[in-house]
Amino acid sequence: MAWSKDEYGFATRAIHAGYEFDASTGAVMPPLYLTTTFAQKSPGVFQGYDYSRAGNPTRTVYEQCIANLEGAKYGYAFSSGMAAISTIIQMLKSGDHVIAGDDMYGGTFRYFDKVAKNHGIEFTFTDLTNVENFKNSIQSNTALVWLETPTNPTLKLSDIQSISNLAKENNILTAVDNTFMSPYFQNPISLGADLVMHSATKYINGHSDVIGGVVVTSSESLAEKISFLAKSVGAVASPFDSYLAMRSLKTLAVRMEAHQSNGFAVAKFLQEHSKVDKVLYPGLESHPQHELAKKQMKGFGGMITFYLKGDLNNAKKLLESVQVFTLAESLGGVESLIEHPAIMTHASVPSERRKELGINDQLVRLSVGIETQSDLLRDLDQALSSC
Ligand code: P1T
Repeated sequence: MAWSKDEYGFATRAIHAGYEFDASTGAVMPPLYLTTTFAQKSPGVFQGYDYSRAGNPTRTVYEQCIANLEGAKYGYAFSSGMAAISTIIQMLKSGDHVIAGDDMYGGTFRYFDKVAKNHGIEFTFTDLTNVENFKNSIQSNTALVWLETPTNPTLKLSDIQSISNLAKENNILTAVDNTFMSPYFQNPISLGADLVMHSATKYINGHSDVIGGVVVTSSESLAEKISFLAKSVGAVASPFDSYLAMRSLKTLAVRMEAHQSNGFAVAKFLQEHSKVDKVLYPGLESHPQHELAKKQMKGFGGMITFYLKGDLNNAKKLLESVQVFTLAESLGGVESLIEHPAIMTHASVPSERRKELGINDQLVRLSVGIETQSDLLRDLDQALSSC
C-alpha cells in the first residue's frame, strides 16, 4: 500500500522531492525551461508563471526540493550565497540592529561592515559560542541574529536551539548560514531558526561549477517578504544554474557521507602529525564544542582547519607542494581544496580582527573532497614533509 511521502528518508527526498514527472511528456527528469517569459491567455491570466525573474518552473522544482530537505515549507534560489544573504538583510529597515558572530566567511563580514552599515543597519559582532554574549548584546532595536555554524574558517559552533529560543522571547529573528553542514548534517529550522541560507556554490551544488544561494523558511509571512525581495531586487538563480544544482542535490546524501569519512580520516591523520600544532574539526573529541556538535548536527562534514608549526614560509611551502589537493578558494566540491584564509578567503577581515580570531599565518583550511582516501593522506604526508 502506498505511504506518505513525508515519511521518505533524506536520500529519497533528495532525488524525488519537488517533481514527479512532466505531465505533458512523461519526462522523468525535470525539463530545463530556458524561457524568460510565458504566454498569457488574456492580460494577467497565466498558468502560474508570467516572467522568469518572478518564477521559473525549473527553479521551482529546485526550490521545493531544497525546502523539503531543510524541513522547511518555502524555498528561494538566488544567483549567489551573497545574494541570498543580502536579500535576508534587505528585509530589515534602516535603524534595525543585527547581532552576528565574530567569525564568519570574509565576504559576509565585508557585506555587513561595508555595505549594509551604509544603509543604516547596525551590527554587533560577538563570540556566539557563548549564549550569554548574545543575551548581553540585545538592544531594543535588535531585529535579527545571524549565526554561521560551524563558522568559516575556525569551525566554532553556536547553540542554534538556545539562541533561537532566546531570540523568539525578544521578538528577534534567527537566521542561520548552514553552508558548512549542508541540509544533510544540520537542519536549523527544526532547532527553532526562522530562516536558513546556504551558499549553494558549496555542498548543495557540490561540483564547483555553479555560483548560487538559497533561503528557506517555514513562516508564510517571511516567505512572502523573501519572495517579494527576490522578484523586486532580482538576484535570482538562472534556470540552468537551478537545473545543475538540482541535479547535484540527488547525490547530496552519498557525497556528504564520503566527505565526512575522508574528513574524519584526514583530521585524525593531521592530529598525529609532528608538523601540525592543532586541528579544528567538530568530529574530534579535542574540539571545544564536540558535545554541542553531537547534539545539533547529524555528522561533522568535510571542513578542517589546522595550525601548522612554523611561520608563513612553512605554510606557503605546504600550499605549493600538494598534488591531489588544489590551492584555491571555495569549498564543498567533490575535489579537495586547500587554502590560506588570512591571505585568501578572509583577507577582507581587518588584520586586528583576524589576530583576535586566530586567523593567522599558520592557519590552513581544507575542504576534503571525495577522492580515494589513501591518495589524500599520501598527498598531505608528502606536502607536510616538504615544509
Ligand atoms: O560565494 P557565494 O556563493 O556568494 O557564498 C558566500 C558564502 C556564504 N557563506 C559561507 C559560509 C561561505 O563559505 C561563502 C563563500 N565562501 C567561500 C568562497 C570560501 O572559500 O570560504
